[in-house]
Amino acid sequence: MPPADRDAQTSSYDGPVGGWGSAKGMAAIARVARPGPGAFETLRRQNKPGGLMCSSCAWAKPPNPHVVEFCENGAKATLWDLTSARCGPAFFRDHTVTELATWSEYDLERAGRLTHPLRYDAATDRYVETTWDAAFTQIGRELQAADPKATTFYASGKAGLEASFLYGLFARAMGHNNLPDSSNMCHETTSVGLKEVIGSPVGTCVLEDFDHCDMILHVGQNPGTNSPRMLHPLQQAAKRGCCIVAINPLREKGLLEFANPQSAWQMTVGAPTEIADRYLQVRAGGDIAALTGIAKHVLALEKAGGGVLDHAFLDAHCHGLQDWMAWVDATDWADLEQVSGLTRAAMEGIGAIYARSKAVIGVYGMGLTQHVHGSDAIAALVNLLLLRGNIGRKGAGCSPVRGHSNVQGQRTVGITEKPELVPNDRLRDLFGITPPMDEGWNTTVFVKALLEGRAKVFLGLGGNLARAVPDTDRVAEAWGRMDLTIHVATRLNRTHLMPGRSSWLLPCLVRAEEDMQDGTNQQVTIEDSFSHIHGSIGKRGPASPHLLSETAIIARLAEATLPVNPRMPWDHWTRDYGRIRDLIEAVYPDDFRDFNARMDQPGGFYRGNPARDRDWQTDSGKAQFTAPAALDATGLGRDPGLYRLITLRSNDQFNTTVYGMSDRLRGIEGDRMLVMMSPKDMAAEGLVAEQRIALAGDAEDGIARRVAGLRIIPYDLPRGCIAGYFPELNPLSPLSRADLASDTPATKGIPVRLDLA
Ligand SMILES: Nc1nc2c(c(=O)[nH]1)N[C@H]1C(S)=C(S)[C@@H](COP(=O)(O)OP(=O)(O)OC[C@H]3O[C@@H](n4cnc5c(=O)[nH]c(N)nc54)[C@H](O)[C@@H]3O)O[C@H]1N2
Ligand SMILES: Nc1nc2c(c(=O)[nH]1)N[C@H]1C(S)=C(S)[C@@H](COP(=O)(O)OP(=O)(O)OC[C@H]3O[C@@H](n4cnc5c(=O)[nH]c(N)nc54)[C@H](O)[C@@H]3O)O[C@H]1N2
Ligand SMILES: [Mo]
Repeated sequence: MPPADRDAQTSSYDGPVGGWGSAKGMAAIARVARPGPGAFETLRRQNKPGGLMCSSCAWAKPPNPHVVEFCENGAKATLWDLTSARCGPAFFRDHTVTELATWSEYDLERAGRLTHPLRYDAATDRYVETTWDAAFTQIGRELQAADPKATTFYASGKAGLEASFLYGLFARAMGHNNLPDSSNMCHETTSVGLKEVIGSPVGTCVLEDFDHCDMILHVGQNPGTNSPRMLHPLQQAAKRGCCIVAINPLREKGLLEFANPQSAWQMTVGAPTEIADRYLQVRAGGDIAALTGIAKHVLALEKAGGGVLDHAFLDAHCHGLQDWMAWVDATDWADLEQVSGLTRAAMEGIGAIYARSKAVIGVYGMGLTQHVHGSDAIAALVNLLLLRGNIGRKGAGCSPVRGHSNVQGQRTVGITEKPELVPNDRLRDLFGITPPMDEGWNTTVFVKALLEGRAKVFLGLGGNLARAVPDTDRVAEAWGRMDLTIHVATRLNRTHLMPGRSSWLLPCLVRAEEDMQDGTNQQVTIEDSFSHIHGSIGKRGPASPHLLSETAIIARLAEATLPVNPRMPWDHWTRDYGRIRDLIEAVYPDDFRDFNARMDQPGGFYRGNPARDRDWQTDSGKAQFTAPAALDATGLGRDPGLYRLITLRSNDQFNTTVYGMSDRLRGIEGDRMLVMMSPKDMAAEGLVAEQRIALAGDAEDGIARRVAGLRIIPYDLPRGCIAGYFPELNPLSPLSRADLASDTPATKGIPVRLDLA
């Protein structure tokens, strides 16, 4: 049995984000994480030039950092990594895999850092200690015998550019492009959808733009929890008089008000800064309609008086304006109101502000990307920005907030299933390999292959994929049927407890730890949401003498698997990561010029973005106006009894890593098996607070899906929309529902019914 330590309660939170609450939240985590000596010293260096780049979110690391440039949740991530708890061979002697599989994510991770390489022993149903040499030799043999096309190399978005580059190279040298990434469940909609309309797969803003905008449209993203350091620029912008408009079904605390923990005045006597001037509580999936309504009013203002649209920009830079305007004209206000759940007056109000704003930034997150028509939702935001030339100039642009700390960078250095995104000629010339030119598996395609028994080998560079994907119940049944599963990991999670026929756990260093190679502590590099590259160095002693770095593990796996090739000296590369950065520069010379020399530049070095310079790398060579395939991003109709389930993160988790049971900013405490629901819907259904109910899936594929034991929490939500936590509710999310352009699972707006039986 896992050790118990928590008490359940529900309360409401009246304080602002940040402030004393965040200091207390951090202290609570420190109690559970039990960080080792020196952890607090590490926090002081966090996100500062020459220091440690936070392994939590991908928000910018500014050139002139605050004295304390970390947030509550970044501190939690670091303290969690630097825990003094250890999950070693003795732990695995005490617990079988079958027993551990019944533990929660929270309990598993609390067992602490993995300390030894481990092999699954089916006879005793236990993970047992092995040596690195034995592990690499045996895994190498099995990978040699494996069918590359049935082999998957997953990356979760944390590993640095060096390990990530080697990982992609290893896959291609082995003969496959099956390189799914957490991005496939996240901002793949951006990589595909934003690229389609402006020719850039990443945001066009840099941090400085937030000092120059006079309006921010903040759509479907929760900064208070998921990118708390963003609250500083939002607060500064609000103080300057910049108008911040939040579009979100939930009234998220971080968007409402913020007390700066760095400001002694605000922490003691001052009032918190109010962030959002306008808050549009859109229905889940209502953003295409909401953004179109705003744009419709902008067009009406232009018709009425002129001077609103940036005609010079539209003429020189845009394509498809007339067709799109005709579609907007033909779209009724009644439909826009019904789908968005907003009044015409509310949308017109924002349109009027937009029409007089000089520089507008569109910020967005999972509320836009995780829908069946997510790419159309991004296009709807871009349509609006283009009307007044709000892309490619100071203080304006499109700013997707990325997830994992290096998820954007992993894509930049070749972790992709799409061969057309890889400079394969250079790989051929430099390494003498024959990279495969067929499209590989993204996450959704991999899971389909898994369920059909076609996926045989899985290597995970971090992550907890069997829990992060949709349809987790079906996935759990299929996972262990694979021939070979290997996880490079820091802590134990549920995916590790679904061993394949041959199964291995390879424990690695965390970013905060020293990475000694040939007597020198190695730096790694990461890319933030603003396409800035930063060096990061760890200084803590490793959690165990048996740990290897991610870079070394990938290199040794590759060496053990691939035929000897003098042009791929894996061991030589590993001894000095500067050599790997030279390779990255040789393969991607435009992005990584003078890589080693520039990586310590304060604020990171910018790898540039053509759309920011109004160079549109789209099919038409221009920025593209797009009429969507559907007005409702969920693709769902209005069926009585059908609810749209939003799955999201609490303030006490990093994806599947659950730090605790407190969703402080939403005033929710206790267990995580819950569903938030509007009091009006509760009354209509005859439900009361704290009652436990089940939810049943209602997808067109006809597969039965159910999660029971969910506590009802009355919450301010639009009618027909309910919310709860990822990953607990993932069994309800159908694999068959994903963004049509990018395959990103539609984990917002999941169709469900209440099951009161
Ligand atoms: N502390 C912490 N930080 C994190 C993470 C974490 O788990 N914990 N995860 C990291 C990762 S990988 C990612 S991708 C990011 C995720 O960061 P976010 O993009 O903020 O992701 P979510 O928590 O899923 O919340 C999305 C927001 O969208 C809103 N929303 C839901 N449906 C809709 C809709 O249809 N329309 C609109 N307009 N809004 C909607 C929700 O109410 C919520 O506020 O955060 C990263 N940072
Ligand atoms: N329903 C629903 N599902 C979702 C989402 C949602 O909003 N709703 N969000 C999706 C999104 S945006 C994402 S990004 C995915 C996340 O999916 P993943 O990236 O696969 O999941 P994580 O929970 O981030 O992975 C945590 C595990 O990574 C390992 N780990 C932690 N740190 C390190 C490290 O430094 N190195 C290595 N090698 N391993 C490490 C630990 O073993 C830990 O248990 O989930 C997606 N799934
Ligand atoms: Mo993500």
